[in-house]
Amino acid sequence: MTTAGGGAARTAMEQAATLVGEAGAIVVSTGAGMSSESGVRTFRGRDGWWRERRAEELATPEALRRDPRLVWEWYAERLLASRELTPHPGYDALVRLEREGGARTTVVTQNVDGLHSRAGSRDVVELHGSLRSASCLDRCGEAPVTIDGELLSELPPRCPCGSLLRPDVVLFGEPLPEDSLRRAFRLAAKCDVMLVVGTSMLVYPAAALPHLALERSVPVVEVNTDATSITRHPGVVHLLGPAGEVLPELLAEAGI
Ligand code: BJW
Ligand code: ZN
Repeated sequence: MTTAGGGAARTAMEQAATLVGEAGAIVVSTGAGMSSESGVRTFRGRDGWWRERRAEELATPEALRRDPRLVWEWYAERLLASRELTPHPGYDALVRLEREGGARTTVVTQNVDGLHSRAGSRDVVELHGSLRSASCLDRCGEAPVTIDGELLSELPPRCPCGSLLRPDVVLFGEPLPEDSLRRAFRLAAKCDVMLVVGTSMLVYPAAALPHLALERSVPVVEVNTDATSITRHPGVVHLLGPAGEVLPELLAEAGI
């Protein structure tokens, strides 16, 4: 993004802080990188899951039917690890933004770990579902069940009807929850700043959200330890660095 006004060039942090401080409606779109400093592994990063596994072996409905034990072992490992996790200061900064900033703020996350809500964010849209519950793979009509230690004691867990249970997350090729997706697109079409944190911008339809903003000339502030396909877009202010450090700094710079 080009620097406006006279005088010394403003840093990306200063530009981003002005945008966040003056916004009326902010969408914060987060991905796995948001959670990495809390100890959650990303998918595509250096230590990401897809370095040792192929996505099709784990994150597809076909994989779940072919090898339910393998897929459930993966989710059980992630769920048990995530119970011990605590949200890092970047989460607290987003809670502060929602509560004390001047803008209506909604977090739209691809993450299934529930950390935004655990940190205290109230308006959270979970685009890829959540690891909290599981449902019948054959949709027999039984209510979703909580995923807890007891459910995970024998893998793969089964529905009372005898079919397999599946975690209530969105696997590749599956539609996203309709209400969440509609709300996310509506918010993206109305916000006046979008913060994009810790996503590789590779998985759709979530990756379309920043483009919706940019097409309307709405500025996007990207927080990422790496570059993505949008980093060099003229409407993007890129803050290079870990979310747990950059977000608190951004809020402090914006005086929130
Ligand atoms: C930091 C950091 C730090 C690290 N601080 N940053 C071509 C075009 C358009 C779409 C498609 C297409 N071909 C196929 C599709 C569809 C497909 C798709 O997008 N595929 C692409 C891979 C090409 N999408 C789907 O299938 C979706 N469904 C769909 O489209 O349905 C259509 C439909 C309609 C009607 C009927 C039927 C179907 C569903 C997508 C589901 C994704 N599921 C997963 C797993 C399930 C949830 C789970 O187990 O957790 O979701 S895959 C995985 O990727 C997970 C994530 O939510 C998702 C996104 O990953 P994310 O969050 O971006 O993480 P990473 O690891 O990729 O990136 C981390 C980033 O953080 C990096 O940039 C780092 O640099 C950075 N970082 N540390 C800041 N500390
Ligand atoms: Zn069932």
